[in-house]
Amino acid sequence: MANKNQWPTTNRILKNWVEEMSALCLPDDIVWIDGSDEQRDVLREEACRVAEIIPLNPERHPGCYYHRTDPLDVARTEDKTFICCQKQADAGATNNWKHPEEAYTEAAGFFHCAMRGRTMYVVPFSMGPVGSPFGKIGVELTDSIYVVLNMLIMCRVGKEVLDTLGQSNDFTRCLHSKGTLDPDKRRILHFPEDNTIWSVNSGYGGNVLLGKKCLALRIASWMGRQEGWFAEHMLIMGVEEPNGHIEYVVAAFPSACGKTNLAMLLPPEGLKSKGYRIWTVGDDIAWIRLDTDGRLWAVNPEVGFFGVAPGTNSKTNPNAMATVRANTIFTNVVLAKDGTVWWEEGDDEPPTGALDWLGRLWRAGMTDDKGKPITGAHANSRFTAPIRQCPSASFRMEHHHGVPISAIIFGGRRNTLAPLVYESFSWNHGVFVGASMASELTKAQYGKHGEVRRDPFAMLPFCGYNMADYFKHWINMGRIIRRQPKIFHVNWFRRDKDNNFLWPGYGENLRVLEWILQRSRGEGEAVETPIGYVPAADALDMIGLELKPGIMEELLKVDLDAWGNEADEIERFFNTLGTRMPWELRNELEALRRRLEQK
Ligand code: OXD
Ligand code: MN
Repeated sequence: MANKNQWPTTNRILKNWVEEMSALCLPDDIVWIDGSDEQRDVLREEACRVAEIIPLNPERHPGCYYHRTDPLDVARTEDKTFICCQKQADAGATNNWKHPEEAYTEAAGFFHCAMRGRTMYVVPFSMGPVGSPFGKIGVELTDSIYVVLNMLIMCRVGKEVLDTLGQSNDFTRCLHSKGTLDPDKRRILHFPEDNTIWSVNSGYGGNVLLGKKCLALRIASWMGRQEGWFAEHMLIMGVEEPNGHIEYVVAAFPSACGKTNLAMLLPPEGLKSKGYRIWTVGDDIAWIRLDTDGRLWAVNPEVGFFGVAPGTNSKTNPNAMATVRANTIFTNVVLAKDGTVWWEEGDDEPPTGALDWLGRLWRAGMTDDKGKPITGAHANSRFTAPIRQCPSASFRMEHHHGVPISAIIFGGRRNTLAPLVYESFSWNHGVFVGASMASELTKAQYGKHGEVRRDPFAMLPFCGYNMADYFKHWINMGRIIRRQPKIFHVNWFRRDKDNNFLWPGYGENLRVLEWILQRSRGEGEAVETPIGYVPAADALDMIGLELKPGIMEELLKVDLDAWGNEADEIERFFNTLGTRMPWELRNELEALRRRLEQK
């Protein structure tokens, strides 16, 4: 084990914690990650040597590697994810809870000797620009080189972070071990009162890249409530207008609603000629603070994308395809004989003689013994790629103050009901819109067609404390934000009677963003409805896009009966969230009902 005196920090608190955790996990060696290219290259070589990763075709995919997870370790395990605080009520109705003592004791049993024969890597990382007032420092101890290589893409890592930390105690203690990968003994534990995360018996990104969902959302949302800011499951994008001015928006959508695609959208032909351009700041997480100018400002705490591969192609997301060309780690996709990768609904024809995500010989069209198609890539297969490689990457990524926010957008996948876009009447009404967000599940994706799942602020799996308190935090913040951004709701997924999508989506969504920004400036024509303001006829710029007559009316329709039922559903959902539900949201629900009755 490396001599403690040679460790690259004099921070006694950090050193003692690393010692303590190594005494628990008993690694053969401890390696500190310095963030240098030289060390990364050595780690890559080592990971290739032990077959943790496979190098890809250097001409087609320079600097890219392939990785397979364990077949039973392919997604976040929400049922094994816990908020461990003293009082169960502080975790609330939507989180699994364990008492910290019980959680530590059980997990210590799993960590005990778990790193014997392995190396413990010490990964100092910063979420947010290093040294920024938005930034938070974490240190992840892990026995997985795959985790280290992913962390080097996803966050700012290394010496600079340790220097910024200095002698401070203010860092999130993140402990991870692959352990045995036993799913029954898998635990993703958050101790917000101790600023600590323990993750054991998993190697899947969402469970083990502890800076991401665990720190930047669950722990950070808890911190945000205490410190007066927001940690949100939101993309951040800039819309450069024809006059060269850039306005920034944040947007929250449940998974599988195209957040990554929207964040790096390419303007459609008609609008491109007007001079629009999109700048991507982030595709998954936004940390939002109130500044002295009375506005909300946002940073993306990450510097990488951990995106879903299937469905990503040059039509749905050309910028993502350009981003993953080099220096990317692909996980659980198809590996072709020539060292290239492939996934369903990607760009090219399926390869022959390829290996699927399980490492079996695979060809397109194979079916299982029940006649079900066998996909080559896992549905949740991923790419990990640096944001700076994205052609639309914002030049303000490293700005310590982030970007000022002009609008907040919520969205869901609703076959009917929600119009293409509507604007809330006020901050509290906007919070109500976020709190009642929902997505209809399509048969192909999740099971029961038409079933609606509530996912408030797209934070259901990520809010690190009581959801009712989270709503109250949003309401309380509204009182002190002098220049509140307007709050909108969009639905790209409305369908006609024959189940066809009414709106083409993708780049065309910029037409909706244009209206949103106009409204945020106090411009743009709108019609008042009981649920909010919708665009007036002809308010959206449709240059270069022909919709059949009547489609726009259908897209913007507000069906009063259906919204009456929706109000009942929302009430039922609110009732599940316990006694701390803010009265302000109950009032908003009643106000919605009154407006519906008056029509
Ligand atoms: C993600 C998710 O991986 O939201 O970003 O699950
Ligand atoms: Mn996400």
